[in-house]
Amino acid sequence: MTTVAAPPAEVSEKYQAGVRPYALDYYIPDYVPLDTDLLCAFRITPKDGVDMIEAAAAVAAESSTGTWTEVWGVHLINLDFYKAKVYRIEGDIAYIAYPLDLFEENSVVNIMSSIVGNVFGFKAVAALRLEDMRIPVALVKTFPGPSVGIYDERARLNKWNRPLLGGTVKPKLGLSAKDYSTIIYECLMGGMDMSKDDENMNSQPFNRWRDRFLYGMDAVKRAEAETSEAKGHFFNVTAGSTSEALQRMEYAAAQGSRFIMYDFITAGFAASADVFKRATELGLIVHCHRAMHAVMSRQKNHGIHMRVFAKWLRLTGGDHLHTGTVLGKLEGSKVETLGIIDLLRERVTPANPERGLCFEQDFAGLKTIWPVASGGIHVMHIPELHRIYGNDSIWQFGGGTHGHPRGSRAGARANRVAIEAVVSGQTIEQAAGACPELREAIDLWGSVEFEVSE
Ligand code: RUB
Repeated sequence: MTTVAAPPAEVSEKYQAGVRPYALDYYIPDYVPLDTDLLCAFRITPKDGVDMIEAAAAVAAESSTGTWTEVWGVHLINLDFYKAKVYRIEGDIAYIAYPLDLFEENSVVNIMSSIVGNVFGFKAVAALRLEDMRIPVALVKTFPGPSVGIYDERARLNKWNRPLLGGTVKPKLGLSAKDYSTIIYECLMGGMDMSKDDENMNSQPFNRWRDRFLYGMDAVKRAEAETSEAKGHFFNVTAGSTSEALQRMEYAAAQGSRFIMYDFITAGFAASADVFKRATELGLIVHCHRAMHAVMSRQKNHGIHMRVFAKWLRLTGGDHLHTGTVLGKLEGSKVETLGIIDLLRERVTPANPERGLCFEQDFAGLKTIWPVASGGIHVMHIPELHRIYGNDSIWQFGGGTHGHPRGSRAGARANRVAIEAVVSGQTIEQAAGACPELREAIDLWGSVEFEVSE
């Protein structure tokens, strides 16, 4: 047997032990980012007494090659190439460029572990928020993206020139599978295109997934036969393990479902990648609920902006994404929501500071994702929803369907008539003249708003 001698591990004379400011190596204001760099915009709130440049350099160092002290091994790597570089600071925003080689292909998990890994717990920063990320085309091309997207779903459903109408079954928990399927049937018959499970409907004792999928598909098929329209239900396959989610998905496909749903943030990006891959093989459209996003996205000075999750999802897959409503019960400003919608629907999004888009983003031919407005919306929101979202969007009315005084079918009809009216240039009031269900919905919810003073 031959043995290979290990190289001598003697410390070079160039090596200076100790601690030195991060900024000496990681703040490079004259650096010109390469097209292949991954770029980040971080909002940084340094702790009292910490200099902004040093805090930004610390973020760059710890999210790439650095640590708190000098290590002799840096002389074995090409540090100037591999290190992240703070190339601009504007107010409390630091712009950092990361070389492409720091990232594994086709892995949002690796991007997250690198960029939003340790640094958010740094003592030097009081708060840190990842506002935006430019993923270079070279890295985008390693991801699969959505498998169906907006155009192909319209073609499959043969539904054109209007937003799609959906809604969560309510009450979201507690119904037996059979009763639940009756509600699915009622709202599909009333005019909904698709109904859906809520984020926390998985497989509880009162409503096991297999029963729900079986009865639910029966309801979908009956509604399709009776209305001669494509219909669907988003069966939530989210489970405690990825293998279990995959098994549920196989069953949904075997029952003939067009759709499944997945809570991609609580399940995680690795699980989501597996689910999206199998969904592609099975021809299923995936509705992505963003449950838990607000834990990370809501604070203005700490966390990860929702637009970054939207970009990460467009890389990984998924065909629909909840983006907020602006008008309903959940937080989200109009300009920021418009920015997120752009990121889902456009081939290339230019930088747009008003909408919070710090960088141009080229999605390199990845398919589009349907933006989904959901959460506390009702018929009177429809004109403004149309102004915000246009036609290529899905609007989901849960309470705004099932809370109708004459039940879910009437609630669905009110929403469908209102959508078709607004798309064709009529007002809601005009349409209500010929639709008593819509009149009742206006009378019930017309004054309900969710404006809460700050
Ligand atoms: C819908 C609902 C959904 C939210 C999630 O119920 O609560 O889970 O859409 O929020 P309803 P988001 O229609 O009765 O309000 O879409 O912002 O992720």
